[in-house]
Amino acid sequence: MNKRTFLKNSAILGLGGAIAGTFPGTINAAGLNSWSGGEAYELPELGFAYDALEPHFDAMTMEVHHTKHHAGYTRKFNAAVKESGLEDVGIKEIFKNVSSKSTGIRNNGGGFYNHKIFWKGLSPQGGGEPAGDLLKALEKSFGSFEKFRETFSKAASTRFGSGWAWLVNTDSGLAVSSTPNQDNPLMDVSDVKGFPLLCIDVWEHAYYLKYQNRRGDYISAFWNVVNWDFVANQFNKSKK
Ligand code: MN3
Repeated sequence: MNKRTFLKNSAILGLGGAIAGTFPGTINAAGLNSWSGGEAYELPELGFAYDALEPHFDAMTMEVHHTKHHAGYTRKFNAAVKESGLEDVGIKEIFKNVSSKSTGIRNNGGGFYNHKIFWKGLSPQGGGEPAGDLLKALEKSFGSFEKFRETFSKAASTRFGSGWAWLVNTDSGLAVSSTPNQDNPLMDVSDVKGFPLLCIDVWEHAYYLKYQNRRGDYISAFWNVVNWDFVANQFNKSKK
């Protein structure tokens, strides 16, 4: 995606939001910002070009990951939602009872949602360290930011097979966890339940083109592109 296409898409997204905001109740045909039931789930824009995270995340991986993997989960989730008659149930409500839903709902719903959080947690201007309340909360739960980073990296590197590592706000403070496949902390099947603040995809499709079997190098690179502004926003949302 070149810069012009990105700007054009951004303008369209902005307009869609404005229209939806001006006429509440109007069905948003594009399914933008559709988190409640009744509307199609839409593949979100990344918000930056595929090559914007170079050299940490390569353009080819980003493009395939977004346009093939995430698009596939999104398409299949929409189909599964229709098949299960869950059009009027919000995604978080679906996750809360996912153990009673089909495998298609669990895997593709997780795939749709997890990648959405993953992309938002990345930024070409990312990296560095968090500040303010988020930093204080990390220090309270892990001792220090450095200790948190170690804990999160370890959860990501030791997840056997495909899955995710998470920073989660739980009833007892911030915690790090990992989930297999496309499970996430909003699901009733998750060992650690809570509000997801940050995640890393450790499926091989997320890193194999550039890093091959070196998952640890991919995890190290991840810290250079973490969007701490997004994580701080998620933290604020989780407290409401
Ligand atoms: Mn993935």
